Amino acid sequence: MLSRTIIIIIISLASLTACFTGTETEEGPYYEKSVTFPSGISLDEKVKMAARVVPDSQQLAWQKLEMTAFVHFTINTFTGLEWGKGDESPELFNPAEFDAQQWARIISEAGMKMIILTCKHHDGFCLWPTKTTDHSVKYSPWKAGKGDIVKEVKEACDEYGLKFGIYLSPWDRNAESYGDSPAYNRFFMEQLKELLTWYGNIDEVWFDGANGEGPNGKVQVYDWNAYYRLIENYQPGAVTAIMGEDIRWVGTESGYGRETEWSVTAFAPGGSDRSREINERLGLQATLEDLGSRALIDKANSLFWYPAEVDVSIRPGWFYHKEQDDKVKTVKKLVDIYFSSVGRNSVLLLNIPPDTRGLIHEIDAARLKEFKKYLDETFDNNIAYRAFTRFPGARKSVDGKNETYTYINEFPAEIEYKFPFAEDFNVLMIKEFISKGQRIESFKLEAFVNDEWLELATSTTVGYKKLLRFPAVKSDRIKLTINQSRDNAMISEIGLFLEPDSIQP
Ligand code: FUL
Repeated sequence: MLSRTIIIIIISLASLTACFTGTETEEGPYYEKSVTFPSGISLDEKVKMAARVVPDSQQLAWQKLEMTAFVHFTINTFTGLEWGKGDESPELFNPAEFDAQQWARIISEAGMKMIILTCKHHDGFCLWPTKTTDHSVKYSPWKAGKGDIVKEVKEACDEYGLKFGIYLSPWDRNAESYGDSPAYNRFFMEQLKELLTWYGNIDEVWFDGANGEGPNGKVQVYDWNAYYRLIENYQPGAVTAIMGEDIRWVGTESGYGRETEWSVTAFAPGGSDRSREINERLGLQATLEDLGSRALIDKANSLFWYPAEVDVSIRPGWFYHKEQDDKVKTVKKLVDIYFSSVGRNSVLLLNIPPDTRGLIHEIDAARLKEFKKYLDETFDNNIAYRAFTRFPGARKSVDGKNETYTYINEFPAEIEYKFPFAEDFNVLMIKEFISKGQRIESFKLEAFVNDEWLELATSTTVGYKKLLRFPAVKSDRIKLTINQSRDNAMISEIGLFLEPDSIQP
């Protein structure tokens, strides 16, 4: 009798592990940052390779920041313009109450992990006492020309445990050499070198692709590869963004990323000739809806780990304008943006522009505080952590540890979780273990309500984090179905939360 029971246990365990082999890990190879396909392989083989393109360590660390802050501050803050013309007098720059500590405190208390500062915007005015031009803080009345905004912001970031990034606009409307390509490239690289070597660790370098010269304007050919080499040389730990090689512009400034967001794209990163050729051949640009589908993989020769960053301003403008004080985004809007950026496999880069005093305005500060309160109230209580599940390995997706994962090697796969008692929830979080790639192509969530399975949410990609909202239900049983995946799937965490009604869309 005993041996019969043991056999039954063994058989039933074997049938369960066929689907949920939670302790399994897989054999490589993995392709860090990019892969080029050998010729003549099938689409299925390409898709399997796509599943194994992985981030490098800097990209992975960057993804985990989730929320970062942009700070647009320069002479435009004093002229009211969004794009300065480049002929503004440095005399205009005088933020009498400038307080980098106030910025860093408000930003870190809001849960953001980095500040990216506009060290030089399109008007060419430099927030640090550069040796390359007189168009800088050194020739302003602020601190009698002895101040350095970059230094103070970097020091405040260090004090508050924030990472620090630099925005340096390649397009420069003040530099005389702009348009004389070799001369301007030397000038730009000198500026970049100062920023990379004067202030300690730099975590992100943001190269804006904007250029308003128009058809009859100056033509400048940027030496992107030389810029990247300089960064690699002086700040090997930094990621480069937008016209950079590590982080992709999501393609809009609205705050809303794609529902289907692949970090593995056919869209080639950066401004190198090779990337330009690839993107021209495939007709790709950052704004397109599809950068990583199977159809695109079919046409591509190479793929890249090139994850999305969602940049958006808390106000209508990127710079502070007094007349926009009543247009600071509401908490409801900020939350919606959070779901559509962090919750769509992207990093949020939220711009908070200081005012003419050199302070984050009280309205913006209060809004950020409320936003953080919402995030804490909603996401501090993960109902899924109370779940128990019969499937080996499935417990690893509700253990609060991102480094452990539920391994799934047959699709569709249905994972059921039960709770000690029925609970109310209206938000699903699901995360993939992206150290081994992004794979899930479609999934759905159901809850057992009134004796039947009720579909709550369905979506496509997951990636680092996917958040979905649905009308609240009360249930003690859910079922997550992974319908399709490019290779074995690894779910590092799932979460169920209840967000307040008042904030629901
Ligand atoms: C754009 C710029 O033209 C805007 O002024 C702003 O800096 C935004 C983040 O990027 O390309």
